Amino acid sequence: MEKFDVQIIETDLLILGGGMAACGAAVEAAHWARKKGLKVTLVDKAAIDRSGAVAMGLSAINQYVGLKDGKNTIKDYVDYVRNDLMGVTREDLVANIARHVDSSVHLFEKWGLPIWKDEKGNYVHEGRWQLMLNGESYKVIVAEAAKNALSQDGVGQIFERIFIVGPLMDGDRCAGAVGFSVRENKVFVFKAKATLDAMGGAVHVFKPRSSGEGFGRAWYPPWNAGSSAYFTLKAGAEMTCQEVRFIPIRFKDAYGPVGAWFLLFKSRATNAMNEEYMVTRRPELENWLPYGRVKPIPANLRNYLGMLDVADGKGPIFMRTDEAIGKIADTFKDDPKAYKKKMKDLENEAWEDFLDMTISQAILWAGSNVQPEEKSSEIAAAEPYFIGSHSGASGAWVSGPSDLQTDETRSKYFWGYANMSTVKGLFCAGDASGASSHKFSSGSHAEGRIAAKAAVKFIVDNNTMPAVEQSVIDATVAEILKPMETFEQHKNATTDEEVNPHYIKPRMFMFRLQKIMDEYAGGVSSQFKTNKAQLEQALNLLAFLREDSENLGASNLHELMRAWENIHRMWQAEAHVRTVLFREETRWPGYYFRADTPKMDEEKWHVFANCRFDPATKDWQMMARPIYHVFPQAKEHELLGG
Ligand code: SFD
Ligand code: AMP
Repeated sequence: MEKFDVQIIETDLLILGGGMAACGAAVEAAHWARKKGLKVTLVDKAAIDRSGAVAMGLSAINQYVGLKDGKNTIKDYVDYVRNDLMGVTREDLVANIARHVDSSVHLFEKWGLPIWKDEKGNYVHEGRWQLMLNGESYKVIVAEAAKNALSQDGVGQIFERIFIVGPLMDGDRCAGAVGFSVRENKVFVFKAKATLDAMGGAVHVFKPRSSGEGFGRAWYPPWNAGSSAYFTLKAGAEMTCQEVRFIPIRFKDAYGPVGAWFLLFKSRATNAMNEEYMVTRRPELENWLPYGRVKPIPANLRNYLGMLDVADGKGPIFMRTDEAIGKIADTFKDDPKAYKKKMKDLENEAWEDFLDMTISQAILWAGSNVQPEEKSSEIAAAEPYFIGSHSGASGAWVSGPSDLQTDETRSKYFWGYANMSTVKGLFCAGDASGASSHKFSSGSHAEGRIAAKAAVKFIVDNNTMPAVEQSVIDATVAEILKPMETFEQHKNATTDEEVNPHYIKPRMFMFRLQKIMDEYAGGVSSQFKTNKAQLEQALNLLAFLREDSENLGASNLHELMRAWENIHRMWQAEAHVRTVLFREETRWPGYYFRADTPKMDEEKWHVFANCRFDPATKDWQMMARPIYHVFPQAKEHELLGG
């Protein structure tokens, strides 16, 4: 095998990832680190200008509370999030993000992000919490600010195209991370006093709907492969809401988001019989009380009503873009000139919505002669994703802020530093932290800032470099490179390097993982349904897959990255299956349905389902954690209502 250099980098704060949370963290960390004479290092597997979920841009900022306008309060946002997640949310975490998110949005605007304004100069809202923007360059703008902050006074450095594999530990304290370059034969050992995990969510754990040439197409980015969850699990951190996957309803095949259509254009969705499932299926909501009566109706219940139609053979479901545009334009019908202009504006807005964040959807429209003002488009439930920042909730169990705790929560939700996981010195933000849904791009940035500030405080309080023995580093480097070693050793055993009795290539490994998850853990082809026997079979098959992961083979650096991405996905999968099995109820129909426990059980399961992998014993522990309100003054009926 070719030789690899091992480079050791020492820093104070290590930021893993270069996405929304990491860029927020970089800006905030630079500020505090400069004051304290500390060094910050950011490491991304890609180039931060276009890395992560916002790579293509976005056409909306989905979390803006608007505290300055006085119309919304932090409690309003917390109520919205809790209701949308069927009662399961950490109010202290959501409130902490909600009170800081507006300042991130104002910074974006200051840095040059064009947010839509009305004639009075106010932001144009898509819905109550969402703002419209011309956001093709959103990520470039946010990354530029992060780069500027880290480059000033030499406070920080950025490593791009370094794939982080896993944590380095000093006993129960995180001591940094290990990764490798995806361009040259170099392994990097980053030693740090505090580490912030912000490596996004997980895509392609489940078999996607896309196949063949379209395979890489997914709603969330395929390059977010579960590294955040793997990192915290391997460090021994407690995880939460691993069962709360997110299934978005999206424009079929190119995955264009629906928010602007439902909220801004006020479009209806109807089935093949021209029925509106949100109307005809409304009585079903009574089976999911109290959440079936909140407004807006929780995302998973909205999904579920549409899924019931599809299961009854009433698909396809259509987004009635033609009708919605027609209705808005009709308000101008008495003035032909104004009508023509309005139609043109609406047409522009419809296309730009996708050109800003899901270019493939615009290409699909163009390629299939769709003019949205003339023709409806199909929408469908996508495959499941793990994304703690959107309408899912999976991630690490982290400490809340000190000042938002009640007597009841202080000992349960707080352990010294905001956003620190249960492992000392390991912080999480964005998709990496759980039970704090609906942070989206802006809230992830704000949470990155919160976590970075707390991490700097941790460093000041614990200003020693953790110790890692050379033998541990040597073993970790060997483990990382093993797939290349395996390939080199056995590549001549067959004439086709893709098929070999001694190794499994990452792509085939991924197909096997996806088949297990799809068929046994409630993927698209099992109509998002599962049960105890199926989940247990999934665990059996995952155990074999784990054994075979020892024999992954990689012919080059790119495949080495693919090998590790799929190991990361496999760990995310196992945490998910174990937690779905643990929670003996169905709470989020529309995300998954446990056919053997088909009802919600508020009495027993109004709790967080948490898990932890013990690195010493290699055992998984499952535990329920209580849900408390941090706004106890609100009575239960006031908490619903939205
Ligand atoms: O319409 C490693 N999101 C939306 N948010 C909004 O505010 N408005 C929208 O309009 C949104 N919509 C949307 C969204 C996402 C996507 C893909 C589409 C549409 C098509 C959600 C947000 O984008 C999301 O909430 C945040 O970006 C989450 O932030 P963060 O920081 O948790 O994740 P990231 O930005 O993806 O960054 C991850 C980073 O980690 C790197 N990385 N680095 C080193 N080693 C490894 N092993 C790594 N693995 C990953 C990545 O390169 C990246 O830098 S809509 O649908 O609702
Ligand atoms: P999406 O494009 O589906 O990611 O949605 C963008 C934002 O709009 C998110 O905050 C969603 O929760 C919200 N949203 C989407 N559709 C609806 C709907 N029908 N009712 C209420 N909120 C919605």
